[in-house]
Amino acid sequence: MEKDKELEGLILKYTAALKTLETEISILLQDYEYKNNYNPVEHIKSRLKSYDSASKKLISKGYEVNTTNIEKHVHDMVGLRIVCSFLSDVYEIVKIIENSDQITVHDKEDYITNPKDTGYSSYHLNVYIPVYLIDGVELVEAEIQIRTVAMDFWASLDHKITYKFKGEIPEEIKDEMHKCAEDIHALDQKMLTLNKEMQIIKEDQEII
Ligand code: 0O2
Repeated sequence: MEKDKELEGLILKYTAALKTLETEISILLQDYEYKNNYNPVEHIKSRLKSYDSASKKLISKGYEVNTTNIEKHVHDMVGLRIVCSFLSDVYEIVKIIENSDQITVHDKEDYITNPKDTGYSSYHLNVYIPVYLIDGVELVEAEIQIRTVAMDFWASLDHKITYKFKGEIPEEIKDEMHKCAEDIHALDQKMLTLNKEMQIIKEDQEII
């Protein structure tokens, strides 16, 4: 019974943190669009990790399943993914979040410059979000993943093809998935270059 109450309290905090994070990110991005006349975002997705999924993560890391360990060792109970258009947008969005007064970045992983062995590519920010409760403010951890649509395509399909697979994945399939990730990266670079070239053409047209 006491355990259920603890879990309920934890879920309440995570739900509040997710709402705060969604609101803050939305305000920052709207402000960015207003000031730059440009919207770098294709779409945003957010979720609370399920208790089952958190338990699996704890077990895989060798921890006992309880609320204390969820808070301590599962860093992505609150998760938000920003999917943007171009590679350069990823780094622009990272800057916007780092400059926010409400979101505190405490860790970051650039899996774009240093992709994971699988080929997974994305920029991860581990952040703290203030949640104002009756007894005061609590800082709740959240993970923000920032990636291009192309990276999102690869990651979403990889999630289905290999990521959650329990057994040993054949080397040929790992290699092929890795090659697909490299192709995706090359496409991202190409789209970025094409966009830059078109920007110059558009600016020249405006001058004339
Ligand atoms: P799900 O179902 O997407 O939530 P940590 O989360 O920090 O305790 P870790 O593994 O060090 O543990 O964190 P990492 O690697 O920085 O980020 C983990 C998340 O990144 C995963 O969450 C996935 O969302 C994503 N990810 C990492 N590697 C891969 C990959 O090879 N393929 C795909 N498709 N996604 C990946 P979860 O909780 O593992 O899964």
